[in-house]
Amino acid sequence: PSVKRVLAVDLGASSGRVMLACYDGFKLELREIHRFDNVPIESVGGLYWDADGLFAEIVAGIRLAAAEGHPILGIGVDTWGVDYGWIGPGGELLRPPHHYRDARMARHAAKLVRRLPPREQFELTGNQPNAINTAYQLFADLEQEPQLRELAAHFLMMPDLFHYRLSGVMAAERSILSTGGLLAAGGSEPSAEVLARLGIPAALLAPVVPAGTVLGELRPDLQAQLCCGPLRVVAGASHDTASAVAAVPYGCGDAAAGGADRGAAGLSPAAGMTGTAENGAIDSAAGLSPAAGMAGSPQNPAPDSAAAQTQPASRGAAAFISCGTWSIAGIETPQPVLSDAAYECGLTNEACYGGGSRLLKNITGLWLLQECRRHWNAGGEALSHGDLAALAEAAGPADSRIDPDDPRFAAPGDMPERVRQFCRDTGQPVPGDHGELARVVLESLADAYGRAIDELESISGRRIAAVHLVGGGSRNRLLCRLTAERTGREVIAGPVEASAAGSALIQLAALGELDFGRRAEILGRSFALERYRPAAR
Ligand code: ADP
Ligand code: LRH
Repeated sequence: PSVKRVLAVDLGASSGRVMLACYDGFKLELREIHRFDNVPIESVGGLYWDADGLFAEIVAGIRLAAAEGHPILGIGVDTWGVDYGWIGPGGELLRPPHHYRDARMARHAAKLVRRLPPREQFELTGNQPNAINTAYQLFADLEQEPQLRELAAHFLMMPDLFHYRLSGVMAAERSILSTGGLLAAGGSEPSAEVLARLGIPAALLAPVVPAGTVLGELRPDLQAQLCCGPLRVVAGASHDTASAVAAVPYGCGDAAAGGADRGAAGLSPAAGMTGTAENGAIDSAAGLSPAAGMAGSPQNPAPDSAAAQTQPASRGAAAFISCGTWSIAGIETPQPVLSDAAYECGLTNEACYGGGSRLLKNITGLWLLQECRRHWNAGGEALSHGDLAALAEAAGPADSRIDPDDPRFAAPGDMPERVRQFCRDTGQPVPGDHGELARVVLESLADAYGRAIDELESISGRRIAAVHLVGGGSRNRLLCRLTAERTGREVIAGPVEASAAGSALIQLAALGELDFGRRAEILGRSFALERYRPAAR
């Protein structure tokens, strides 16, 4: 069968990549064509994203892929949530987009809360009130730069901005719009009430389109410049988390298609995970077992005991943790959950590909280690992510814990000292070397995942038997192991490049080349997943 190729551009807050996805009708192969750091711009005016630089990297990736000489059918971009660029009447970006860690929100918080009390914000949109929300950032921008009301024709969420630059078509893709407190809960249109209360003109929004919309062809000038043919620009689930969840074998589509609880029938992680897992490197002595999960796979016959241990998973739902700069722990639900308990636990609701909703908690994630690494490397070291994980492993269990979501950790800065100060302030032993410090962070994250999964279970009323941990953090085996331990659930780790995989599946489906309903079997054949079991409880 002929191979269909699409480009999945995944821009995380820490790095971006252009992945070439090849689908032969049986399995999906992802190959990294181009990877680059996503380095924010710090200036007197605040913290910004280098949107032009990122676009240049996307273009460089298309050029490299096109140079391989095979036809490419489509391209789609997904990015981190909540941020956007202001667009002038001629389609130009008026200034670099603000970074959600920019400090300006504090200046506007009091007025904002008067206009739109947090509980109402949650009821109207399903989104947890959070300073980084798009709605709040727009409010702050319009307060401090009132000239934007005259100068700006639109604002475009980050992936919409890149899709516009690629295709010339302006649209507001629903999944990315649903992350920032603008979209009516569970709906497809902005909440008129939120816009009115915050004084955001509705005309600033581009038309909303569902995830999986073919926007058009790559602009002719780019086609000519890159010699790449008329590939189509597809707005997939352009929020990276939505895209990642589309690559969880039993993700949103199931909830959307099915009703309240497909857990018993459809969300068993054990089924469908047949196939290609290569788990030779897994150390079973360390608590891991070779993807037994893959129980039933002819290549991976699971021992009876392992098969027995997977039984509980088949009687419960699977949650996900999308683990990168942020750790997003969640579960699919057919509709947004707007209960008091959900609000009080800090849960939020976001839109999935194909309908349905994700009930989730945004936990400060590997950002903490990224900033430690940045600080240490600025001091002359050359630590990789893998080095840090190995040091944390060697350090052994930590006695101290931090609260990853403490506001002191939100802004860029000297993270190692902030972690130590937290321990001093709370009367705990202060970690010494890099390994001890990284271990405190990882154990604290795993504790936070444990709390979040318990909350999701009690609030959704669905027993969570297993956790799919996807994204770059799934490469950290210590974190996966600790997560299995602290959640008390089986952890199925991977795909690492879940957002790109989800983007590729959705693009191929939108282009009529793949049946999304078959994604579980396609994913099972395509990615090696690792299974971590908690010690018996
Ligand atoms: P984002 O999309 O938010 O930029 P990613 O999903 O790319 O984040 O994940 C990046 C994180 O993955 C890094 O901060 C690091 O903690 C972790 N990571 C990446 N590679 C490794 C590795 N080899 N070992 C351990 N952790 C890793
Ligand atoms: C993760 C993410 C997450 C949050 C954050 C701002 O990359 O998309 O879902 O919204 O970025």
